[in-house]
Amino acid sequence: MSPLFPALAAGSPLPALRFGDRSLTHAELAAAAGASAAGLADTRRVAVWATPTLETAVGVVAALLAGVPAVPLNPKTGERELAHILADSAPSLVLAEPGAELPPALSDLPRADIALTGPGAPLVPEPSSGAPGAPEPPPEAPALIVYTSGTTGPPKGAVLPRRAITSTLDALEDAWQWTADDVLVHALPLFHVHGLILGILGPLRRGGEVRHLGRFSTEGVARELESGATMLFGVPTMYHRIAEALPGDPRLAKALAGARLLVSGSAALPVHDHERIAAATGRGVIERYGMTETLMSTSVRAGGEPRPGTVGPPLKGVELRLVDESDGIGEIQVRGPNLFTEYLNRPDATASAFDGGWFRTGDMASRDPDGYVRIVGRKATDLIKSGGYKIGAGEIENALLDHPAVREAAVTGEPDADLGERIVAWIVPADPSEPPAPEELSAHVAAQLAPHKRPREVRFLEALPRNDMGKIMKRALRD
Ligand code: MCA
Ligand code: AMP
Repeated sequence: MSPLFPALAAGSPLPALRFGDRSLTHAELAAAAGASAAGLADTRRVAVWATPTLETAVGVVAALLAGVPAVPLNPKTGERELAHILADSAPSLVLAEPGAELPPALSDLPRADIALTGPGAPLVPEPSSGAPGAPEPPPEAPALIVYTSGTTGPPKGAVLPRRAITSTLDALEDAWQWTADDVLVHALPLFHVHGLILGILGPLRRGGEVRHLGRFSTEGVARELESGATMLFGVPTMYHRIAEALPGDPRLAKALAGARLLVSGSAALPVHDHERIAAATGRGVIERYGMTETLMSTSVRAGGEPRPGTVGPPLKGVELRLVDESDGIGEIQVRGPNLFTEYLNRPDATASAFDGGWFRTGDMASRDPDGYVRIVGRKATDLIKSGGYKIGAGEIENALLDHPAVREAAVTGEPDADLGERIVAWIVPADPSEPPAPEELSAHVAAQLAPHKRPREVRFLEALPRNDMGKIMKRALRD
């Protein structure tokens, strides 16, 4: 197989990564990641403490060079979820930036600091396997294990082989005319597909540059786009915040107008935000559609028509069909080299995710006459997309039920202009005369699962509406 990162092997002196005022060229990245990779020899699986830093990018590249499957961890993951991910993925080592304080759940694991320089780094380099130029692992070798929420139960680890990563990034090269001259700016988290695979590995595979903002701000976006960045990746919440800022920020409008490509994904970008951005900048935002298990499936092409409400045609090499169509709407099923291999330790879940060789996405869509896919909803109402994060109602309900002041709990998503959907918790308190404070329940979920899974609103009830079978009727709650 050809190398995942040709520019690293070539030792290019051009910029590769920039986080704030710290940066590495492709050659420097090759040296740093090569040194760390050498220290990973004989490691079965490695966890990466995925802070939004240069070290995380180096650590993930090191694991990929060494052929060691990496599990990126959200550094804000709470106790319950972290314990699950560690027990399930059983890493033998955790890579972290020097000085990062790790939670007690990780204290039993050996830790290796990710060093930005080669020799002398804490991971003692040996000029052996793992350095650029070492044999490339086979295409089916697992590269990353990314945890993703389902409707019930804890998150599942999607095993992503190397060929899924190379094929999706090369399909995007084709669709977006993505080259080594592109400079990407983004502020996405580095423990999901969007920020890590598209946002970091994408530019590295093209031999181009990525500038990460650390945290999202419209000011940071404007600054980078007016100083050489050509592409912006973001979730709809970020584009919504851009749309809100544009009327009072001519500098931002000018910077966006000068970009080569503005790309949104992870959730639907509302037509109103598309329109406001187009009106203020003269530029359309293009949408692409993907999923942790499928990586990218469709995209509007560079130079194609950015039609609000659509996510473009299938990418090169990806087959897409709509199943059980009625009135032109069916479930999206996908087949191709972009697919994951399996859910780790979950043969049952893996088997039921496929229909023959086709992956059932659970997304409902129609197709425009020219093949553009139009996503209209989801099969499962118990999956919530908030800020571009996928969150299962069931995992939050289980965490809430663990709280002593909660007798019954149900979780729903409600439309939210900023987040797309906001998490609402419906609670029957253990003691109706003394219900817990809403902030306490939110903080409990943030501490057990992750802050982005916390309810933004808590509503108290005397009883949950149930049908004859005892099942909670969420529709009645929402209505
Ligand atoms: C708030 N915080 C708390 C609590 N409340 N911490 C502990 N306990 C609490 N009770 C902290 C948060 O951790 C955070 O910390 C800060 O307060 C603000 O949190 P929050 O309000 O949740 O942030 P936000 O402003 O709502 O974030 C919006 C966002 C974010 C930046 C757009 O939602 C985001 O990054 N979304 C990206 C999701 C994504 O990448 N999805 C890709 C998966 P601090 O201040 O330190 O930050 S989908 C995918 O990969 C597929 C393949 C695809 O198609 O792309
Ligand atoms: P995740 O499993 O977190 O990777 O999220 C994948 C899901 O995000 C998909 O199944 C879709 O529901 C949603 N999604 C991703 N991109 C888009 C998009 N451009 N428009 C609408 N939904 C999207």
